[in-house]
Amino acid sequence: MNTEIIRKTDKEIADLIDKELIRQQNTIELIASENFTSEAVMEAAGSILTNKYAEGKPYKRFYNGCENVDKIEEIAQERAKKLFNAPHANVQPHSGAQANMAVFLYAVKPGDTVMGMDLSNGGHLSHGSPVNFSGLYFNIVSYGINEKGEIDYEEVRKLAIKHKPKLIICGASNYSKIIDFKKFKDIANEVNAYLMADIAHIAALVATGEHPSPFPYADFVTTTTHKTLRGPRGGIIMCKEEHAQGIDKAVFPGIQGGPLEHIIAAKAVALKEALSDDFKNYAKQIILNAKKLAQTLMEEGLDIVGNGTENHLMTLDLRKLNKTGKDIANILEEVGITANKNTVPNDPQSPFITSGVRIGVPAVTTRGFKEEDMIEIGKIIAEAVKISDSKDIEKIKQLRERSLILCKKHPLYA
Ligand code: DSN
Repeated sequence: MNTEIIRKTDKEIADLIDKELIRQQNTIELIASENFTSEAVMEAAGSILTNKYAEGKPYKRFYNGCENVDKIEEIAQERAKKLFNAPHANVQPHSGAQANMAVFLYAVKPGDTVMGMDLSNGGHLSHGSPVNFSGLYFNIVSYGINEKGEIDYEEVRKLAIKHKPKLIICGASNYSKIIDFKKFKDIANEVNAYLMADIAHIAALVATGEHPSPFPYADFVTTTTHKTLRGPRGGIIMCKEEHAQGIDKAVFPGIQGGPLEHIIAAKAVALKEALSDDFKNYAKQIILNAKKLAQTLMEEGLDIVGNGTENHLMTLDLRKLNKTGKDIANILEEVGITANKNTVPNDPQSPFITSGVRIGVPAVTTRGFKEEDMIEIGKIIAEAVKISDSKDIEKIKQLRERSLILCKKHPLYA
């Protein structure tokens, strides 16, 4: 949190970091993919390990002087394997998208057919969006969610039988139901496809048993480390032993050069935290908070896609109110809440406008928010939606005050 040393040489950046700290402290963070990492994780991420080049794998490097980073990376791998009960873990991917890219490089060839969830239905860019490498170089067949906000597994099966993909991707950036990994595996088996599960959003829930695990069903499991898992920004790939060598090669030299050993150390620190009983309680509280928030929003008369949530997030469906996700995300920012606009199933609006707002509770749960705070957040959101057209300055001020009271009740990095 300290910017004293930066300040001596770069006041401009030090000022902006300080301002960002105040913004984070005084805002209710409901962006479903964000979280607040521990100071221990940040210390590792900001450590002298950033100075070291270590291409290759632990104990098989292309550079000398790796005796310390070898041990750090090995510890990170072992902790990831233990946490997720995974046969093999590669902790080098710089991000979730790069973890996914490495799986593509290993499992499919350009032009091959790949199935993934459509971005506007809750999938991820790297699951086959036309503007991403995955959509540009592969023949993508997308599945979506139905009006109930659920994956229609029979529809996925029919698509798979018709298009015979080599790789099926499950996992999402905006899906509030439990993912049935076994059903996906049965479909993959039927068409002889690999199965990849991207658990970036639900990683903490999977690690603690709050969501079923993709193991032993998935061939490859990718995740980010900075969402529910609460580590540094980065990715991990886990896989069956038979794919271990190929996946490692796909990461390096396939798509990356030198691993970020300072970030790998921070991943190791976060993974140790995630193996603790405190973290199990954290994951349980995420579910309790999300359910309470969804219930409050619905009691306040707002629609939620799928009428609730089974994980850490939900999507406000604004179609009935003729309001847009863009406007509501903006008014929420004015009252001290950050969330992002998001499409809803069969959204009449473009992805730049949308009819939904995605709301997640991992970050506020880290701050110590409990169910009673969720009720207050739900009421603030409902009020903000009501005044979004009039933009009543006095009411905005009052709501901003109520958000600040919650932030002060649960101080961050204090
Ligand atoms: N951008 C992330 C999210 O918000 O879900 C996905 O990588």
